[in-house]
Amino acid sequence: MAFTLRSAPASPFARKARIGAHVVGLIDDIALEGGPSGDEDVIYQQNPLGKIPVLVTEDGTAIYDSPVILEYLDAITTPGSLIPTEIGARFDALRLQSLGDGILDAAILIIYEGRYRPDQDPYEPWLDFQRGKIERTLDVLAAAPPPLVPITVGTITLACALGYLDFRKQVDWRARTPALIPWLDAFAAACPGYDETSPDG
Ligand SMILES: N[C@@H](CCC(=O)N[C@@H](CS)C(=O)NCC(=O)O)C(=O)O
Repeated sequence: MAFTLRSAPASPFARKARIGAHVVGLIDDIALEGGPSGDEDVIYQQNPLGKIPVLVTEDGTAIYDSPVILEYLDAITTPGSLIPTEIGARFDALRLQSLGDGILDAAILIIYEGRYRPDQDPYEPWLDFQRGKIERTLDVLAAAPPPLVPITVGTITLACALGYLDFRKQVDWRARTPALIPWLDAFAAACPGYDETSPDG
């Protein structure tokens, strides 16, 4: 295998990288390995943040985080296959990726509030603050769902964000923004690797 991807089935950021690899045709060159297991895990040398995903190349170079991995996959295959080269389309895709990543950052913080303070009641104002970011962003995207073609870092990230909300249920996006349901269905049907990388297995 040319690459190793440190990842986990439930990680939406790792899912972005796995879908990107499907889209550019490199998925069969990537061995999947799990996330950190203990303080001595080599991942802390690969990425001092200790976060997944990390893509490790054959010569040991570590590529992170998920936007950088997608940019790398685009650069080493056919540039433009994940990040359009035309300036307007490029920054539409990158901005959409930022919104999707922002939904994911907020969604993960909601989960970590319970996971890393298990002995305390969840602090509701903090959860509301994070849910507000997700809801405002979804409202904006539902008002004008992004183009489905071409598949880009932006649409991959939005689809992973919606899939993660389905999985962990931080916000009921299907009830709040039903305009995004046919968008996700069409994306899932068109995008190589979306269904195969579902966190539900
Ligand atoms: N900005 C990073 C976020 C990665 C991230 O937060 N990954 C989570 C798993 S989904 C993680 O590794 N969390 C463990 C930690 O925060 O230490 C990316 O886009 O890759």
